[in-house]
Amino acid sequence: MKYESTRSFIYQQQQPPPPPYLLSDQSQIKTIQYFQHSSHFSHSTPTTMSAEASSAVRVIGLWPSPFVIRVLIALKLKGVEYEFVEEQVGKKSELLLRSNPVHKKIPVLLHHGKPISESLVIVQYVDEAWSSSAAPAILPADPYTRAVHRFWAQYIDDKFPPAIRTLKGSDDGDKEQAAGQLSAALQLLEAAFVELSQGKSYFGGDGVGYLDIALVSHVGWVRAVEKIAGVALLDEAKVPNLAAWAGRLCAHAAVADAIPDADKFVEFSVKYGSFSKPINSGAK
Ligand SMILES: N[C@@H](CCC(=O)N[C@@H](CS)C(=O)NCC(=O)O)C(=O)O
Repeated sequence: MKYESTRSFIYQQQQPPPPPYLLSDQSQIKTIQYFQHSSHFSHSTPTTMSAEASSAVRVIGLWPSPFVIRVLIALKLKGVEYEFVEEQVGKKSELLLRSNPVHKKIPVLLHHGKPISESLVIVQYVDEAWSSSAAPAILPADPYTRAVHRFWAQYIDDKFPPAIRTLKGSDDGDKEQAAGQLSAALQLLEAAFVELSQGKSYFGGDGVGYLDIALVSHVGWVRAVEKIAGVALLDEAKVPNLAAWAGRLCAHAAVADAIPDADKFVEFSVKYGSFSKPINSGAK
């Protein structure tokens, strides 16, 4: 296909490919191959692969998108190799428009060329499509618990993105109010964590589950807007269990590569024009 032949580039050097967030926007490298059973920081990265393997699973995305981050975590948890097809900021590719003609948004997962959109749908799809993988299920087995996890994931997507957009200045809106809404949501999630984790490490218990993925995907931006807007949100004093959970999960092997430091998100925000003054600065 013309698009793939001109824009795809399979990383075949001895050096491990960088994580997606280290790619420069001007980079000629538009797609990166990730490998099963090897971290992309690992030097065990194979240097050859079949053409079939190179196109079986592709993710269209951009590293700072929390919705994209979810998909990368789910694939990593399942040990699925994939190709990252990097979109350009502010310019939607023909592949994206063709693959998600309804919403025209990232992420899109292409599985043997068939597109799946909406991050939470994709995470569920990955869980089902690779259910025979040695990795544990992402969604809880019990239908009631599964419904509860889906409820909170929906809640997170209703509350977090609009408040984060306001706090980083990409949307107009009252920053104090947005910080208050995000704090209130985090308080509710703190209580939900205590109930659902039952003293274990994650919402999913001993292993990283659906709700863990849904929430941790926003942590990079939450930490970034804490810096940008000068507010404390994921704060040990306010939400001790969630703060500890976030630290634990961001260090997890399936998550660490997908979520860079808050400063990277701040840099992205500055570069693409949504940087705003701290809400306490007194400036308008
Ligand atoms: N509900 C969608 C949200 C996806 C979304 O908002 N993606 C953003 C990037 S973070 C996007 O593609 N925005 C482009 C646009 O709105 O046109 C999901 O969960 O996948």
